[in-house]
Amino acid sequence: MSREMHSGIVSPQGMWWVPAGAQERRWIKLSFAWCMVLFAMMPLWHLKGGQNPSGIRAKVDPIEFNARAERFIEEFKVGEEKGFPVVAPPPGADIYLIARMWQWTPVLKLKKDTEYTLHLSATDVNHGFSLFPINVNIQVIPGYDYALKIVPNQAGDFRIICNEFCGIGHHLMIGKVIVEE
Ligand SMILES: [Cu+2]
Repeated sequence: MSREMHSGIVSPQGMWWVPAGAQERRWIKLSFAWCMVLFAMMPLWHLKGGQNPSGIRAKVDPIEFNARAERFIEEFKVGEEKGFPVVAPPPGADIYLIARMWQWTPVLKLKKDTEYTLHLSATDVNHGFSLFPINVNIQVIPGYDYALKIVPNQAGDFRIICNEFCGIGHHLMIGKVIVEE
């Protein structure tokens, strides 16, 4: 084959196959060591990091979950806001939040520094629970009751934004949590 005819199977002319220089080798070693540090961080962070929700998962029939949540709403309802029930459960209660196209219901009115068990589920499609402006993100899946022990540590009005695209009204799917001192 003549030298003018270059293709992928003809080795290019150059120096790329010569052994790496001392500096390049140093960087490769450094990068590899850092890769190993980050790799080790994954299990370490899982075990030591404070970010893992201690969720209790259970299968639930969406209709059954909805009925349970409706009973909860009826029992502890204290008012209404823009057509949504406002619910003030007692400390330690099991509290329910339904995600459905395209709303979060009810509005939860909680007390600061009080523990609740928050049950999250969807009754139609996947939704994403995102507590704004705090960075708490949880997948909300129909058929699964995801329960979390929560202790609100900040008073204020918080929004729940859906972060899983769930249809044409997805951007309107905003819920509310009120935490009182
Ligand atoms: Cu959505």
